[in-house]
Parts: sequence; structure tokens; C-alpha cells
Amino acid sequence: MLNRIDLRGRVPSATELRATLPRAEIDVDAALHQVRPVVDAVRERGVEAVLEYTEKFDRVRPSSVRVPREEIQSALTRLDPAVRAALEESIARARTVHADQRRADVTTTVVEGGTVTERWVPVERVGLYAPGGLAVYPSSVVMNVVPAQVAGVGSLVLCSPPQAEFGGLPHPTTLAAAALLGVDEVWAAGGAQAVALLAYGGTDTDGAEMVPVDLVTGPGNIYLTAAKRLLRGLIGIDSEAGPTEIAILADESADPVHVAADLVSQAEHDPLAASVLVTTSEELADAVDRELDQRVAATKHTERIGDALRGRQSGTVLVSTVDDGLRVVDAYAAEHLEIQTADSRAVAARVRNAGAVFVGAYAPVSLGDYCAGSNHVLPTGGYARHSSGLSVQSFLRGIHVIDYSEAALREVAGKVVSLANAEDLPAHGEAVTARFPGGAE
Ligand code: HSO
Ligand code: ZN
Repeated sequence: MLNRIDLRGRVPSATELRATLPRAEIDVDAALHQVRPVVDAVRERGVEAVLEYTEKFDRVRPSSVRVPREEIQSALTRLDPAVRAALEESIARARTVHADQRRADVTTTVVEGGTVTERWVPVERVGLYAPGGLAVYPSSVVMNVVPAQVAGVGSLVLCSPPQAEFGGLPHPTTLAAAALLGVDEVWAAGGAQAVALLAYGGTDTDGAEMVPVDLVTGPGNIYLTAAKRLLRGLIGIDSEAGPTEIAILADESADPVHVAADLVSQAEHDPLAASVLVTTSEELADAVDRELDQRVAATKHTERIGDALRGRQSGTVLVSTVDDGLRVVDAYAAEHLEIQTADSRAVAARVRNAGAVFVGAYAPVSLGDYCAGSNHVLPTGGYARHSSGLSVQSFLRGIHVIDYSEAALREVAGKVVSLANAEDLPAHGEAVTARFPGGAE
């Protein structure tokens, strides 16, 4: 079922590998011209334009865009108790992990009387996006809201598209997740019009105000991503999210049933999702292929999964050694990387590029999707080479605070003047010498 690439005996350079390895091609730029008129219309005409596009794209026109608080609470009372308990567990674990990861302010004494402090300050107001339609992801509401709250973001607004079958409200499970997390500002808007509304603000039909946000995070389709790219600068954005990816580095010790189940699990998201197996064992590759045939036929979303696994973005890469396999997975820089080898912990410790690493036989990606405590908003498309997943850090800014005494400035005055003169910016030096009319020395 999976395409096969045989790199045994010759692992190309990282640059060549990037060109060789399977990967979906997503052209966000191509969507920009479709999204620009939507963004412009919302900037000019606010909520009225949001409602027009909502009617066009979501085929429903809510009477107001802001979701009444009672609707959020009522979705929670109607939530299946087992799902509620699972969401509560997911939230509790994510809070525990993320709370430990909040960075502390650090003060460095550079010289006596001269300090630099890095002060971590939360972004003031954040817009979180939760997709609707095919994908209903209350778990992504958790993964966006928890780090924002732990960071201390004061004002959080959730946007999610209205659903015709739920009377123009966002999906009830999304609303219930918001209620569990204590988010009481929710607007029923999706796609590019939602990002534009978050960025520019607007007044709802009933007078409710959308106060513009400083940062927008959360996954969505290519139009949402294009809108974020267009509005970046006016607002901050998280890393662009493309179709999800799983790579598994496995040797002959791996269980083909586990490997196949995990490859299938992420293929379930999207026909463009990527499932990549990198292995030293041809026997394992064959066994996984056989297992995939059975599993794909037996699971619910057979067609979508089959498309994803057969797509050019998925495949099996055969390598001679685990070391070669590490070079391959580092070049690929998967969103999710599982290590299923003998001594998986030691191998995992050597991984350089991945959004998240799952170690050994009992850490499947779907554990991380819901209940590990880790975050599941992770860099795709090779972005893991330079970016991290969503974290408390994503919602903080580090501000350097410089505090020098007269004596501490006097001591370094000559150096500032020398550098200022070297850059032909003498007024920079004069800003220091002006403080020492009798000379700094
Ligand atoms: N695997 C997805 C997250 C997710 N899975 C949500 C299930 N629900 C991207 O990391
Ligand atoms: Zn998933």
C-alpha cells in the first residue's frame, strides 16, 4: 500500500533527502488572492461582511455572530459524561505539563550596578481558532487554550464556524470544551472572515464588540492559513499548519500491528495527511503493508485513509542502519516522530528535528493528540527544522529590562563611544558623554 524508497547502502545528503522524501505540496500563496477580498471586506464592513461570507461558505446565517453565554453552558450540560471526563483528564494533564514549562524571569548582573532582566509578559488578547465542518476538534481547543491560560493571557476569544445543523452555532462539543476551560467569549465565524474579524474587530448585530486581538493561533484549512499569512504583522500568528504527518523510525524489534495502527491513525485526518515509515527491516515493511491492507479496509474512514497512505506524501523508506534512519527522519523533520527500535530512548535522544518525539511501544501519537499532557499543535511541512509546537512560550514575549547605575554606565562609557564612532553615529556616544560633563574616566 505504501510507496517504497530504498536507500539501503546510500543515504543522500540532507538537501537531497529533502527533495527525495515524500511530502504534500500545499500552495498557500495560491489561496491568497481568494482570501484577500474577504479580508478587505471585513476590514471595511465588519460583521456585515462576516455574515455575508458565512452565508456563502458555511451556508447558514446566525442572527448574531457572538455566541450567547447560555449556549456555551448549555452545550456543557448536554455533553456525554464519558467525553466530559476525558476532556477533563486531557485538560488536567495539559495544565500540569504546561505549568511546569512556564519560564521564569531571569536577572543577570553584568557588572556591579548593571543588570539585564528578561521579563516574560503575556500577550494581552488572543484569538483561538477551532475548525468546524469535517473536523471537529475539541481537543485542539484544549491545546490552544491551556498554554494561553498558563502564560497568563488576560483575554481569550474563541472563533469557530457556525454549523447549519446546530442552528448557526459552532459544534456543541467545541462549545462544551470552551465552557470546561472557562472561555466565555465565543464567536461563530470561520475561515478567512474569522481571522479578519479577530484582527480588525467589529460590532455585532446586537451591539456586542469584538475587540481586535494581538495574536491568532489554531489550525484550519488553507484559506485560514492564507488569511493568517496576509494579516501577519497586524497580528501575530502561530506556525502555519499544513496536513498532519507521522513518521515512524522502526527496526526489526517493532510490532507491525502497532506501526500500522499508528500510520493509519494520522492518515485519518486528511487525504493529504502523510504517513512515513523509515525502517532497517524489509520484513517489518512487508508485515506493515499486509497489516495496513486489513486495517484500512476495517476502519471507518477507509477512503480518506487509503488516499492518504497511497498518496505521494506517504511511503516506506528502507535504510541500512538506525543511524541512517536518524539522518532520514532528521531531514524529513516530521510533525510527529515515533521511535520504535531496540533502545528507543537512546535513539530518541539523538533526534534533532521533529515537532514531537514519541518513545517506544507505548507512546502512540494518538496518546499525544489527547491525553499525554504534551501539546498537539506542532510544526508540519518540515517547519520542525526551525520552529516549535505551541507552548506557553508562544503566548509570552520576553522583554529585556536594562537597569544601570551611574557608576556602571561610567565604567563602560568609553566603549559605547568607540562603537558609536565606528558606526559613524556620534550622537549615540554623545547621549552617554552628556551624562558626564566632566569626562567619564
Ligand atoms: N494529530 C493532530 C491533532 C489531533 N488529532 C486532534 C486528533 N484530534 C495534529 O497534531
Ligand atoms: Zn491526530
